[in-house]
Amino acid sequence: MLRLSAEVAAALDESRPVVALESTLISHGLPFPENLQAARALEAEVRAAGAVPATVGVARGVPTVGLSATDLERFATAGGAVRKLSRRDIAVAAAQGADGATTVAATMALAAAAGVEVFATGGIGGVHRGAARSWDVSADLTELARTPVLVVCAGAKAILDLPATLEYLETLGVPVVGYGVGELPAFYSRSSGLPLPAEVAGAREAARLWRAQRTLAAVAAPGGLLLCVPPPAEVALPRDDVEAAIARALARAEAANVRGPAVTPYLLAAMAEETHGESVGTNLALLRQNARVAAEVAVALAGLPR
Ligand code: PSU
Ligand code: MN
Repeated sequence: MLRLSAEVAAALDESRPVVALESTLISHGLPFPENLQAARALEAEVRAAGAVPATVGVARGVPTVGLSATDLERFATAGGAVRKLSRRDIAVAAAQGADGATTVAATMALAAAAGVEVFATGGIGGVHRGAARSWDVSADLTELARTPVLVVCAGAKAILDLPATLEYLETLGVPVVGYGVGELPAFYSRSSGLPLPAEVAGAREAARLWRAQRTLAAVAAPGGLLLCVPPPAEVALPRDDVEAAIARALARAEAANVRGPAVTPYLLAAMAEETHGESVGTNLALLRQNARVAAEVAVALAGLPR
């Protein structure tokens, strides 16, 4: 059902720290060659912090936790030939022997099935602006409600409706925790002005919180936890500039009549153009930081008494 790389299988066997990474950002979230650079850099960050990276995807029909270097290269260069897979698409891709990059939702599902508890990404999907008309709400949110994985991110992508996304997470009962901050980061920017219900000071505290959530799963949140890390100050973009670029990107998506799973990749590509590549640099930097924080949390978890 699931293929684990030898390295990931050995680490899990010996209860050593493992961090899951997603592949949609490689195939559909970043332009080439930055996407391949990112795929390799994220694995390197996880290793440098003492954990084993497990990039997740469906490789020629096989759900895989720990894609190989050649898989990563194919996922980064194949363009549209690699599908974007949410949880509902995994079995279809498997039956058809297709390559598929996994979103946050699908990555969480496969990571949990393999026994990986910590996952790093950039920004999760959420409630899209205009969702009252389009009903476009990412399956990432429902996955967080049901699948027990700690997801390290820079909040939800700024192109989304952030207040509505936070409301939806509250409805679903998903704990949202700031990493050294009391408010939701806005992905490209450090601040959204939206207060969070909880805050931790560092990786050890985050690990203890996650362990408590798992211990209390039957009476508290049974699924995931969202750990929100603001982007590094040196690369964070001013909120006003970002909002202006988002308005232009959204207008382009509207004019091009983009719908469904194509919306997020379209908007991210439009943002890269509207910010003259600045958004890509920020995205890469926050991804690397999140991979490092996730590895630190995984290391801290492995050190906690059972
Ligand atoms: N964050 C990024 N780049 C991305 C994504 C998130 O920095 O490409 C991807 C994630 O895989 C996320 C997906 O799960 O976008 C959300 O897509 P949708 O809105 O269609 O659910
Ligand atoms: Mn959607």
